[in-house]
Amino acid sequence: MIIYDAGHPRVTRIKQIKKYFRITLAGIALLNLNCAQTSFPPHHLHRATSAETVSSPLAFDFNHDGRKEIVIGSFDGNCYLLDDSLRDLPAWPKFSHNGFFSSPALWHIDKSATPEIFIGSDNGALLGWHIDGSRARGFPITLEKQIWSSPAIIADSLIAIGGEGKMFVFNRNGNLAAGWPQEIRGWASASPAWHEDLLVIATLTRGETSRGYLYAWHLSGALYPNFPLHLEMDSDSSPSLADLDRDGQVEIVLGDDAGLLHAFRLEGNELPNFPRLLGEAVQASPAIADINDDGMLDLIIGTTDGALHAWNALGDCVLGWPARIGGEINGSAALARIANGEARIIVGAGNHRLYAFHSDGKIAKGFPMDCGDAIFSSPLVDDLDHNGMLDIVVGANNGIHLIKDQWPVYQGERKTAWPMFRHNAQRTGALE
Ligand SMILES: [Ca+2]
Ligand SMILES: [Ca+2]
Ligand SMILES: [Ca+2]
Ligand SMILES: [Ca+2]
Repeated sequence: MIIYDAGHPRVTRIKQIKKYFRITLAGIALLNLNCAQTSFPPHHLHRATSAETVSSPLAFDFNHDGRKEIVIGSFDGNCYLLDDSLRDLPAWPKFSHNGFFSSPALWHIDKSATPEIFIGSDNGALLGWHIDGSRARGFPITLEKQIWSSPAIIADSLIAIGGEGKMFVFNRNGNLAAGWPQEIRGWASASPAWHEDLLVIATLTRGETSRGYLYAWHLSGALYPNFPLHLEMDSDSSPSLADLDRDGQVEIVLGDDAGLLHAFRLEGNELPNFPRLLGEAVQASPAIADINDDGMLDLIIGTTDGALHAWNALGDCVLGWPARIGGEINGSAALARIANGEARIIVGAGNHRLYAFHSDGKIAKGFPMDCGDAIFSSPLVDDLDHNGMLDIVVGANNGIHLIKDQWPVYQGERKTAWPMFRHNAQRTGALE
């Protein structure tokens, strides 16, 4: 639905203004417009950024002190590396003109014990740094136009990222991998997903809404038969991969601006009962896990008209969902399991609030939390300081938020974890 202006780097800001205009017309949330919150409770840390932070965080213990550091980009020009008090590490942040929409990924490119940090920049480069702030050899790589796609790391040996008219794959030295780049129709503001011999991405056509495509390639660069698929409208939704019907082959799950949630097989057809119509537009990326322990994977995804949905692999709505928030959802949900075995589903919204839900769609105690500005970043849930309590990190248009010690960490064997944008710090978008 959005008219992308190639000359304007701040589409998110425009979207936000448009959305607020609509909200104002509806006579809702006027208080939030005029009274942005500037102070937060003691467990809610805030690091202000001078422009929107729509990039999504990851966490890793880079300096081996038993506490995880946070990496996140911002439109204020900085890629931040912060400790769990939101203080900069030495030699950070790293600056790039126009800043970052892209979310960082971790990649081991040398024999050091810590991974390197890679991210795409709004001014059209793929950047990579060691933890000491020095540049990774062979990086940055100048690509074309804006890069809003986030890098996906392929088997610790290659890096994939989408651009305007091209899909790129590079090796550790920053050289193009054999068979790449491949041409794509339109622009990938979405991020790629990778699983085994499959690399996928969705595209949109700037200035139009009716030309979105879904690409699926082998790592050789050869397309899967029947791809690319023409979507009804643009897609900003980063595809996620999981074997929904347990036939040994992953499906490709994504949304589009027609408001559809798709689940494509690698043959290019959809699973039975898909696509599902969810709402106005689906620009978020799906999070996938079995949230209600019925043995079937569930697809969690928000819509621009303010609902968070949960659908199972059969295309049925999970009982209790969708949750109607009323604020635009563009970020991906984070899914966690807590000590009593319950799932928590965490998502931010354009109405300034961070939400957490139980698996039955009921709001969790203490939520929603007011972050004082719109949230389009996808939250990370992790125990940063290793004190046995899960912490939440998320970007917002007023900066970076860390909400400490929400729930005790789950110690059992059952899996429910999609703890960050694209599932993991390699941003593969795939459920292993
Ligand atoms: Ca550390
Ligand atoms: Ca399958
Ligand atoms: Ca389920
Ligand atoms: Ca903690």
